[in-house]
Amino acid sequence: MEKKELETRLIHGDYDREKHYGSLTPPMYQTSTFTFDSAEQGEARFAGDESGYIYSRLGNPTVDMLEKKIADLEDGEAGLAFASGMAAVSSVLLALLKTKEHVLVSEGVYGCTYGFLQLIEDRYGVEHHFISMDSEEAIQGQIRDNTKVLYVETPINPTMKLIDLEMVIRVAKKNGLKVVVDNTFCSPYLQQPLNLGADVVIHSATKYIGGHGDVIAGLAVGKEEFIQEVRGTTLKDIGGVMAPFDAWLLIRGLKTLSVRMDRHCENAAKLYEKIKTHPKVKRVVYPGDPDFVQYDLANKQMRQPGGLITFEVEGGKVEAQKLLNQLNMIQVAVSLGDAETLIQHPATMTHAVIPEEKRLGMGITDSMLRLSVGLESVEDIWNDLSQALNQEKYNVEKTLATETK
Ligand code: LCS
Repeated sequence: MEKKELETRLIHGDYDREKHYGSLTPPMYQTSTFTFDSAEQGEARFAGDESGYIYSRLGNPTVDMLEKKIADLEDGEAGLAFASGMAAVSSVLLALLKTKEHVLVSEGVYGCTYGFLQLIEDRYGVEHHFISMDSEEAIQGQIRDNTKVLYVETPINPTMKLIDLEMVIRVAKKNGLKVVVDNTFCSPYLQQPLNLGADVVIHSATKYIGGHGDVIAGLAVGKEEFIQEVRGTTLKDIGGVMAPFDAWLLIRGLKTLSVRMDRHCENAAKLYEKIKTHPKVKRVVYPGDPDFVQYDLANKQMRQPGGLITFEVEGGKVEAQKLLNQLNMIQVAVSLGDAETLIQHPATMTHAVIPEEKRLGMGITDSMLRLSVGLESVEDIWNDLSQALNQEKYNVEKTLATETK
């Protein structure tokens, strides 16, 4: 059968209503375990001689529906669901890397990914290096005999630097390395790394895939064999599995992904221009800005420039924090991809675990703010942001109250 367009597959997928009493929306199998008809059937299921559910840590029909859906949306063979984006990151990396092996990581990844890589190096001797992945030579020069994986975020959280996926995949193939791409900032609607030859795609589904700020979840997609290996090892035995209700929420969230992403992108495209020309703003980083150094790459690699804008205010940490304290509608919160516009200060929030010198080396400055543009009226978002930027004197009382908490 001809494959339908992504917008249609987000809604329909291969959900078979006839198997579920015609229920328009998929049912939620909120159960921890599954009963066997007989002792022999239990034995056969555990032995793998008979397919069927056993226990929800090993598999659950609602979670399965989501796994199939994300695999389809990323054009991959199989999908896997996790309790969080970090459970996906950690389970995938642990399945790919052993002690004394080495992973090259794009410089400036999400703070907890950074923390996890440090942890497995310190405790288990899995080595890593953060490198700029700007050119084939830059990557090739860092590959060692024990290098097994290239791990990439693009755009990178929060600097919005892009990595040329085609180029990274070319280097990886030449050297027999696996490529893992964290596709959280794009969702499958804006970027599909497996179609370019990546081996594994990871999502913090907490973000655009869920889209409503009500679930913490992770997903991974890759080749059937690898996904089943993760399912049977680092997912099953470490146990970071997704709950059926969370899978149900994500199936529901995915139905509107394309509509939401279009609106996030449309709002961001209007907002960055206004932010860019404001006198209190030093710098704006937004992949849709023709002045953005990687504008051509963004056009080539991403369907649209996304819903995140990073900008730096005049001054430093104090000025950045004061600006946050002046906002009314825009919510000061980490996370991204929600209906609500969210803003956060990476240096003291999402990337606070990274030592200052390294953080600055990654381009995450004290005056940097990351705006996750929501679905509200863009005029209202700008009204709130501009009134905060326009304050002659910031609200000292509110700032002091926060500082003394
Ligand atoms: N990968 C990326 C690119 C992320 O941005 C995050 C979380 C994760 C993985 C981990 O996902 P989680 O376990 O939270 O579902 N990013 C966050 C952020 O930028 N603000 O708060 C969390």
